[in-house]
Amino acid sequence: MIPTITAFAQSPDRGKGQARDMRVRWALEEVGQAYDVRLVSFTEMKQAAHRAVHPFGQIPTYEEGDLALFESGAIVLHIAQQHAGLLPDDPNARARAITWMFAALSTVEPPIVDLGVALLLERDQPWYAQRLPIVRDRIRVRLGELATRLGDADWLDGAFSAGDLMMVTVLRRLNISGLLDEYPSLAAYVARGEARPAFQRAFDAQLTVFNDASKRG
Ligand SMILES: N[C@@H](CCC(=O)N[C@@H](CS)C(=O)NCC(=O)O)C(=O)O
Repeated sequence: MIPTITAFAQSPDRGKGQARDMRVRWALEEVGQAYDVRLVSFTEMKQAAHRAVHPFGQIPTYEEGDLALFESGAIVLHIAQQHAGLLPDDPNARARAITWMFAALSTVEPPIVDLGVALLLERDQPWYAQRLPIVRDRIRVRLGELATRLGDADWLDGAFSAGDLMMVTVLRRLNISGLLDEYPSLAAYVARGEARPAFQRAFDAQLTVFNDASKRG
């Protein structure tokens, strides 16, 4: 059965592949699973039909037969558990790869989301100028720690895994901030992820959605 995921009908990132459907698309491409996409507008996302699948009225979702999932981490983990290729067979290595998925989502992504919120929604606040460097420094702490752990390895724990997929998509959200350039080994790590053919296919698919929507106006 071909799963159906949801994505923005008109992504605010203008086709840069930073919305969270990108992680799901990439995971599906890595394991060679075909998928359908249902595009939703901001209005549709908040309506009852979509909220029945996603209680918080967001994307991405994942539907496959009787199963309906939300949360990009849970979706990617489900895909990785159903198919070979994104998690090692060895139980300990598998647990470590899943740990990196959680680290990406619950330790590295939060300060990156804070920066996005500050840039997008807090510019008019009187405390914006004081807050911005604090948020950027919090990200630097995490990037420094991550760079130390990565060292000169290609991936976080042996072969490429769902942990790397998640971490790369989280770090990509920093693209416009310039912060990644301060950590060349992490910039190279992201570039290695982006060079994977499965990433490219996923990126092209979401870009096509954006370009088509732009043509329609
Ligand atoms: N923790 C959720 C976050 C989902 C999320 O923030 N989705 C964004 C797009 S990347 C969204 O739907 N934003 C529109 C909104 O919240 O109204 C996940 O990882 O799936």
